[in-house]
Amino acid sequence: VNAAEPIILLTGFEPFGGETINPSWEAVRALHDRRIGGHRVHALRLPVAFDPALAALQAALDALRPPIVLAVGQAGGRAMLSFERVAINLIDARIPDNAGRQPVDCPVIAGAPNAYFSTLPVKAMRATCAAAGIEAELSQSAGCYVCNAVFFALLHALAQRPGSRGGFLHLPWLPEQLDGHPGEPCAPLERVVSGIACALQAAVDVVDDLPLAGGDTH
Ligand code: PCA
Repeated sequence: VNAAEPIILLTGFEPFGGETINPSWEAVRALHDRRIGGHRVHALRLPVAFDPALAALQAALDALRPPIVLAVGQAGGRAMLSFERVAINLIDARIPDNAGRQPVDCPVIAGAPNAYFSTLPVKAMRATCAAAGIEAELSQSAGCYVCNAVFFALLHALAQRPGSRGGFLHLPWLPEQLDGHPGEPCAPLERVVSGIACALQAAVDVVDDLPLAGGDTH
Protein backbone atom coordinates (compact mmCIF):
# COMPACT_ATOMS: atom_id res chain seq x y z
CA VAL A 1 0.00 0.00 0.00
CA ASN A 2 1.35 3.40 -1.02
CA ALA A 3 0.55 5.67 1.94
CA ALA A 4 0.97 8.73 -0.28
CA GLU A 5 -1.91 7.56 -2.43
CA PRO A 6 -4.67 6.22 -0.20
CA ILE A 7 -7.12 3.74 -1.65
CA ILE A 8 -10.84 4.08 -2.17
CA LEU A 9 -12.20 0.54 -2.02
CA LEU A 10 -15.15 0.23 -4.40
CA THR A 11 -16.96 -3.11 -4.36
CA GLY A 12 -19.51 -4.60 -6.76
CA PHE A 13 -21.23 -7.99 -6.87
CA GLU A 14 -21.31 -10.93 -9.21
CA PRO A 15 -24.69 -11.69 -10.88
CA PHE A 16 -27.41 -13.44 -8.86
CA GLY A 17 -31.10 -14.26 -9.04
CA GLY A 18 -30.95 -15.55 -12.62
CA GLU A 19 -29.27 -12.46 -14.10
CA THR A 20 -26.19 -12.78 -16.30
CA ILE A 21 -24.73 -9.41 -15.29
CA ASN A 22 -24.80 -7.26 -12.17
CA PRO A 23 -24.85 -3.50 -12.80
CA SER A 24 -22.77 -2.94 -9.68
CA TRP A 25 -19.77 -4.84 -11.00
CA GLU A 26 -20.16 -3.43 -14.52
CA ALA A 27 -20.06 0.07 -13.04
CA VAL A 28 -17.33 -0.27 -10.43
CA ARG A 29 -14.91 -2.09 -12.71
CA ALA A 30 -15.09 0.88 -15.09
CA LEU A 31 -13.61 3.00 -12.29
CA HIS A 32 -10.76 0.66 -11.30
CA ASP A 33 -7.46 2.56 -11.03
CA ARG A 34 -9.17 5.93 -11.52
CA ARG A 35 -7.70 8.76 -9.39
CA ILE A 36 -10.33 10.71 -7.47
CA GLY A 37 -9.46 13.51 -5.05
CA GLY A 38 -5.94 12.26 -4.37
CA HIS A 39 -7.08 8.67 -3.89
CA ARG A 40 -6.76 5.67 -6.17
CA VAL A 41 -9.87 3.56 -6.77
CA HIS A 42 -9.54 -0.19 -6.26
CA ALA A 43 -12.51 -2.16 -7.64
CA LEU A 44 -13.29 -5.52 -6.02
CA ARG A 45 -15.91 -8.07 -7.13
CA LEU A 46 -17.70 -9.79 -4.27
CA PRO A 47 -19.60 -13.09 -4.42
CA VAL A 48 -23.34 -13.00 -3.70
CA ALA A 49 -22.86 -15.41 -0.82
CA PHE A 50 -23.01 -14.38 2.82
CA ASP A 51 -19.84 -15.84 4.35
CA PRO A 52 -17.56 -15.59 1.28
CA ALA A 53 -18.58 -11.98 0.63
CA LEU A 54 -17.81 -10.94 4.20
CA ALA A 55 -14.48 -12.79 4.12
CA ALA A 56 -13.44 -11.16 0.83
CA LEU A 57 -14.42 -7.73 2.13
CA GLN A 58 -12.48 -8.21 5.37
CA ALA A 59 -9.39 -9.39 3.47
CA ALA A 60 -9.49 -6.29 1.27
CA LEU A 61 -9.92 -3.98 4.28
CA ASP A 62 -6.89 -5.59 5.94
CA ALA A 63 -4.73 -5.50 2.81
CA LEU A 64 -5.61 -2.04 1.47
CA ARG A 65 -6.49 -0.08 4.66
CA PRO A 66 -8.82 2.16 2.63
CA PRO A 67 -9.95 5.41 4.32
CA ILE A 68 -13.06 5.38 2.12
CA VAL A 69 -15.14 2.35 1.12
CA LEU A 70 -18.23 2.39 -1.08
CA ALA A 71 -20.00 -0.93 -1.61
CA VAL A 72 -22.39 -1.07 -4.55
CA GLY A 73 -25.17 -3.55 -5.38
CA GLN A 74 -28.09 -4.17 -7.71
CA ALA A 75 -31.60 -3.29 -6.57
CA GLY A 76 -33.79 -4.16 -9.55
CA GLY A 77 -36.93 -2.04 -9.60
CA ARG A 78 -35.41 1.10 -8.11
CA ALA A 79 -35.68 4.09 -10.41
CA MET A 80 -32.40 5.85 -9.66
CA LEU A 81 -29.13 5.65 -7.78
CA SER A 82 -30.05 4.98 -4.18
CA PHE A 83 -27.69 5.91 -1.34
CA GLU A 84 -28.34 3.72 1.69
CA ARG A 85 -28.38 5.31 5.14
CA VAL A 86 -28.82 2.32 7.45
CA ALA A 87 -27.32 -1.16 7.76
CA ILE A 88 -29.12 -3.59 10.09
CA ASN A 89 -27.82 -6.66 11.90
CA LEU A 90 -30.40 -8.97 10.34
CA ILE A 91 -30.42 -11.56 7.59
CA ASP A 92 -33.75 -12.77 6.20
CA ALA A 93 -32.96 -14.20 2.77
CA ARG A 94 -35.94 -14.46 0.40
CA ILE A 95 -33.85 -16.48 -2.09
CA PRO A 96 -30.79 -18.68 -1.51
CA ASP A 97 -27.44 -16.99 -2.03
CA ASN A 98 -25.13 -18.15 -4.83
CA ALA A 99 -23.67 -20.76 -2.45
CA GLY A 100 -27.14 -22.19 -1.79
CA ARG A 101 -27.50 -20.79 1.74
CA GLN A 102 -30.74 -19.12 2.81
CA PRO A 103 -30.46 -17.93 6.43
CA VAL A 104 -33.69 -16.62 7.93
CA ASP A 105 -33.93 -14.24 10.85
CA CYS A 106 -30.39 -14.40 12.09
CA PRO A 107 -27.82 -11.71 12.79
CA VAL A 108 -25.12 -10.71 10.31
CA ILE A 109 -22.66 -10.64 13.23
CA ALA A 110 -23.76 -12.13 16.55
CA GLY A 111 -23.30 -9.73 19.44
CA ALA A 112 -22.81 -6.68 17.23
CA PRO A 113 -25.09 -3.60 17.51
CA ASN A 114 -28.54 -3.71 15.90
CA ALA A 115 -27.69 -1.13 13.24
CA TYR A 116 -25.18 1.36 11.92
CA PHE A 117 -25.65 4.53 9.91
CA SER A 118 -23.63 5.20 6.77
CA THR A 119 -20.48 7.14 7.60
CA LEU A 120 -20.27 8.55 4.08
CA PRO A 121 -22.11 11.86 3.48
CA VAL A 122 -25.22 10.58 1.69
CA LYS A 123 -26.77 14.01 1.22
CA ALA A 124 -23.59 15.56 -0.15
CA MET A 125 -23.19 12.57 -2.47
CA ARG A 126 -26.74 12.96 -3.74
CA ALA A 127 -26.28 16.73 -4.16
CA THR A 128 -23.07 16.24 -6.14
CA CYS A 129 -24.85 13.78 -8.42
CA ALA A 130 -27.77 16.20 -8.86
CA ALA A 131 -25.40 19.03 -9.77
CA ALA A 132 -24.06 16.79 -12.55
CA GLY A 133 -27.60 16.04 -13.76
CA ILE A 134 -27.71 12.55 -12.27
CA GLU A 135 -30.84 11.75 -10.29
CA ALA A 136 -30.27 9.99 -6.99
CA GLU A 137 -32.28 9.28 -3.86
CA LEU A 138 -31.71 8.29 -0.24
CA SER A 139 -32.94 4.95 1.03
CA GLN A 140 -33.68 3.90 4.61
CA SER A 141 -33.37 0.17 3.96
CA ALA A 142 -30.79 -1.86 2.10
CA GLY A 143 -33.00 -4.94 2.58
CA CYS A 144 -31.92 -7.99 4.56
CA TYR A 145 -29.99 -9.98 1.96
CA VAL A 146 -26.31 -10.03 0.96
CA CYS A 147 -26.03 -6.29 0.23
CA ASN A 148 -27.23 -5.30 3.69
CA ALA A 149 -24.96 -7.95 5.23
CA VAL A 150 -21.91 -6.55 3.43
CA PHE A 151 -22.92 -2.99 4.36
CA PHE A 152 -23.37 -4.00 8.01
CA ALA A 153 -20.09 -5.94 8.20
CA LEU A 154 -18.31 -3.01 6.54
CA LEU A 155 -19.57 -0.47 9.08
CA HIS A 156 -18.88 -2.87 11.97
CA ALA A 157 -15.29 -3.30 10.79
CA LEU A 158 -14.75 0.41 10.12
CA ALA A 159 -16.09 1.29 13.58
CA GLN A 160 -12.75 -0.10 14.83
CA ARG A 161 -10.76 2.04 12.37
CA PRO A 162 -10.91 5.73 13.23
CA GLY A 163 -10.72 7.90 10.14
CA SER A 164 -12.16 5.24 7.83
CA ARG A 165 -15.64 5.78 6.44
CA GLY A 166 -18.02 3.55 4.50
CA GLY A 167 -21.30 3.58 2.62
CA PHE A 168 -23.53 1.65 0.26
CA LEU A 169 -25.15 2.46 -3.07
CA HIS A 170 -27.95 0.45 -4.71
CA LEU A 171 -28.38 0.63 -8.50
CA PRO A 172 -31.32 0.15 -10.88
CA TRP A 173 -31.29 -2.44 -13.66
CA LEU A 174 -29.13 -1.75 -16.69
CA PRO A 175 -31.14 -1.33 -19.91
CA GLU A 176 -30.00 -4.73 -21.24
CA GLN A 177 -31.57 -6.46 -18.20
CA LEU A 178 -35.09 -5.23 -19.01
CA ASP A 179 -35.86 -8.17 -21.33
CA GLY A 180 -36.60 -10.13 -18.17
CA HIS A 181 -38.20 -7.18 -16.38
CA PRO A 182 -40.38 -5.37 -18.93
CA GLY A 183 -41.58 -1.92 -17.97
CA GLU A 184 -39.28 -1.56 -14.98
CA PRO A 185 -36.98 1.44 -14.57
CA CYS A 186 -33.33 1.31 -15.62
CA ALA A 187 -30.26 3.52 -15.77
CA PRO A 188 -27.58 3.46 -18.48
CA LEU A 189 -24.09 2.40 -17.48
CA GLU A 190 -22.42 5.75 -18.33
CA ARG A 191 -24.81 7.61 -16.02
CA VAL A 192 -24.25 5.17 -13.19
CA VAL A 193 -20.46 5.32 -13.57
CA SER A 194 -20.54 9.13 -13.58
CA GLY A 195 -22.78 9.09 -10.52
CA ILE A 196 -20.39 6.87 -8.60
CA ALA A 197 -17.46 9.12 -9.53
CA CYS A 198 -19.44 12.15 -8.29
CA ALA A 199 -20.31 10.33 -5.07
CA LEU A 200 -16.69 9.41 -4.42
CA GLN A 201 -15.55 12.99 -5.00
CA ALA A 202 -18.16 14.13 -2.46
CA ALA A 203 -17.04 11.43 -0.04
CA VAL A 204 -13.47 12.76 -0.23
CA ASP A 205 -14.50 16.41 0.06
CA VAL A 206 -17.21 16.22 2.75
CA VAL A 207 -16.76 14.67 6.19
CA ASP A 208 -19.72 16.25 8.02
CA ASP A 209 -22.78 15.71 5.84
CA LEU A 210 -24.82 18.66 4.56
CA PRO A 211 -27.91 19.58 6.64
CA LEU A 212 -30.30 19.25 3.69
CA ALA A 213 -33.82 17.96 4.30
CA GLY A 214 -34.09 14.59 2.61
CA GLY A 215 -36.06 12.06 4.65
CA ASP A 216 -39.17 10.22 3.51
CA THR A 217 -42.47 11.08 5.21
CA HIS A 218 -43.56 7.42 5.01
N1 PCA B 1 -27.91 -7.08 -4.73
C1 PCA B 1 -28.35 -7.97 -3.67
C2 PCA B 1 -27.16 -8.82 -3.36
C3 PCA B 1 -26.16 -8.56 -4.42
C4 PCA B 1 -26.69 -7.43 -5.18
O1 PCA B 1 -26.11 -6.88 -6.12
C5 PCA B 1 -28.93 -7.23 -2.49
O2 PCA B 1 -29.44 -6.11 -2.65
O3 PCA B 1 -28.87 -7.74 -1.38
